[in-house]
Amino acid sequence: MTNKTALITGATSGIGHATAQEFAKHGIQLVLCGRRQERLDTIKNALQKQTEVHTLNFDVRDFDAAKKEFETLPDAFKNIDILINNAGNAHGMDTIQDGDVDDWDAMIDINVKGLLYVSKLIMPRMIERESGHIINIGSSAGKEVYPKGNIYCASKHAVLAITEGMRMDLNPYGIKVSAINPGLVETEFSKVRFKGGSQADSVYKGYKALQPEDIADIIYFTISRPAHVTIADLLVFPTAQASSTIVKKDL
Ligand code: NDP
Ligand code: 8X3
Repeated sequence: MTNKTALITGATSGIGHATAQEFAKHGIQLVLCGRRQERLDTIKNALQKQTEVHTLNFDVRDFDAAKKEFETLPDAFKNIDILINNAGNAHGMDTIQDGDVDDWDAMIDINVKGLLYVSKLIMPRMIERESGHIINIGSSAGKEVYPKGNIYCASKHAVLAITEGMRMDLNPYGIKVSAINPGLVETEFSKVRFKGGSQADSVYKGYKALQPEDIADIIYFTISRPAHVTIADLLVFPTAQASSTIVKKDL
């Protein structure tokens, strides 16, 4: 793994940050992406003791901005072996009839179109080199819909469909494509979903939620399988969770 380069979107927080830390431990060279430059700088400073790190600041919704940022990549970072399409969030949790159009736009533009835009920029070199691994971070919400989850669930169902399409279309080039689908992970996810509101505090109370490091560990396992092995689609829950709506809480 020491001569591999990974690009991680959403590396400033939660699952993306933990994955950057895990990859750095294994000497994987990193391209870390996000919008919060201060966090990118802090994370780069911490991880460059273990590996080479380059940061890119762009909003995944903006294809032209992403393209321009990619053009600035130094030669040593241009060949991405591993793409972790992780940037994303839920925005709001409302019935479909009460949903906010801006929230819908955010979820579809970031979780679906953003993943496509970044992939579009990375795939050509993977195809040229006939090698690479794309990991899309889906969700248990991509496997089942829950009340008031409507558009977030739709966006993650789309991630799963895109993952399957990618695996088929990239198959001739030997490129691995995986979906990792977590249940409840304790990150800034709920703060973003509930826009900093107090509802976020209760989401991870009364049980042990998955931690971002648990997902990072699974992502590293996924990328470190032998060349002939692809983890196609993995669903992981905290033990207290049986489905999107069944969580055993001791409150
Ligand atoms: P966090 O809120 O902790 O992290 C989200 C990351 O996405 C941040 O680094 C953020 O960076 C980045 N991001 C958000 N919007 C944009 C944007 N428009 N452009 C670029 N980057 C963006 O949440 P998680 O770590 O939990 O979420 C990571 C992924 O995991 C998401 O796809 C989420 O849907 C998925 N997931 C999360 C679960 C959970 O329970 N937490 C469960 C299942 C899946 P910045 O703000 O700096 O741009
Ligand atoms: C995040 C998990 O249950 O909030 O994808 O949708 S959930």
